[in-house]
Amino acid sequence: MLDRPAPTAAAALTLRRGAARVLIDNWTGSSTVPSRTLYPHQWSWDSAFIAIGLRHLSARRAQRELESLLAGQWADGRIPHIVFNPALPPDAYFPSPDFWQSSSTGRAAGAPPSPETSGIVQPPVHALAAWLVHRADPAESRRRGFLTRVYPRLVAWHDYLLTRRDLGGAGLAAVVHPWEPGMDNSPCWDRALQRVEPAAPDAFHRADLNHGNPADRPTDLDYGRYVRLAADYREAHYDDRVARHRFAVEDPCFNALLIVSELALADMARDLGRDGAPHRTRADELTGRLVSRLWDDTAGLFRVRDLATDTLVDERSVTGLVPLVVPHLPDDLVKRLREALDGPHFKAASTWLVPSYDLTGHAFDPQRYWRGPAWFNTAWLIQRGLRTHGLGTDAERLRQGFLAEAARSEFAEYVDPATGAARGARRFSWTAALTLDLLRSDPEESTP
Ligand code: 9WN
Repeated sequence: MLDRPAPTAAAALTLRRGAARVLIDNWTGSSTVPSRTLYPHQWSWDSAFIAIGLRHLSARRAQRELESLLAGQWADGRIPHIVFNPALPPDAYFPSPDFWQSSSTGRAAGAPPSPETSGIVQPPVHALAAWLVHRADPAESRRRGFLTRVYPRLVAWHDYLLTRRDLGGAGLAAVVHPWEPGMDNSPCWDRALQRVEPAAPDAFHRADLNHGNPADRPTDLDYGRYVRLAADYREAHYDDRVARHRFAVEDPCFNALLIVSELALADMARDLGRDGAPHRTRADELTGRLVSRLWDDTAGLFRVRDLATDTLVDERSVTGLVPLVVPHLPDDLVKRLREALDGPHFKAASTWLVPSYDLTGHAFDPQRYWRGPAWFNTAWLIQRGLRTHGLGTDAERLRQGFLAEAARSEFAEYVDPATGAARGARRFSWTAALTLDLLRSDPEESTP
């Protein structure tokens, strides 16, 4: 199929207006919900992607987005994956605040008395977002002392991940729940999840099925396991020193974002008149560990490491391609990742987006969430990575595919990678925000 033509100026303007409308409608006054229906609270990595787009509408609002998330940060440094809106009824989303019990059960681990939050985390894309937000309007950022306030909090966040969450003892961050890497029902977790006894079906009530098509969402069996794992962590008072995690994996996307964010901390430190070198050193060390622990040379992509067995999981997922976003990746790995994008496992030539899971894989499902559909945040990260490594033509093709499918799907949460059919929520905030960002980025310009 031929490359997509770039949108005309009129089409780009309509798209920009539509994306801005989504973000305006999903703004609550201090942050943005991912979706008014399915996800009515504030989510961690969503807010980072949202801020990256929001900065083109209002740098000030983008700063508030990140700062309202950081208001939910725990004293141990963790940034929770959900910050709850107290104005909503408990049944607006499951698991609700009374399930997580952050302000009571989480107090000893450092949860704030308010707001109520979840007890788990999501990928650390926040420092990258904060740096891009600062760069959108440095004068306004300095006037408000934005970096001065957020920098120490983001340092504490990374320290938490690299101390309490270094469960493999090799210097990478581990995730302890399938919601933490943000790709909830990826087939990469199936093997580890088999060790988890699901919670009884009558012990909880899913709220997502009130708004979502069951065929687009995780199964009840998966949900039972998610609930069990979260309840076990809560029972350990969210203390990583005592919790015995039945699910613990090292995820390539999660750690790649940590590296990119560590480099953003170096930029922030320099801007604040401090020494950025320790952050750059840490990013280099993390890059070395990412390659030595998670690169699979035979498959030509990164794999998830299951810490229970200390082995790589034999599944190909978009998580294994996202490390392209790491600037100092060895050239031969960049070459292999580009080949993987262009090969039978990931090339969805009709949409040019990247499926979340191997098109030829035994568990591939074009409709169900992270088991095949193409997502817009991973496309944004991969196009950024391609551009970082000088692969401008490939990046541009992905950018055009992104813009075409975002427009066609009404800013869907995810799409069928072959047909582009919209799946999950519509008017989804990060799809709209990253659309704004890609409409702004000049393909000829190097990555900021
Ligand atoms: C659980 C909010 C979040 C995203 C995740 C996505 C989905 C939640 C859910 O929605 O997860 O955190 O209820 O399915 O998988 O990446 O952050 O948009």
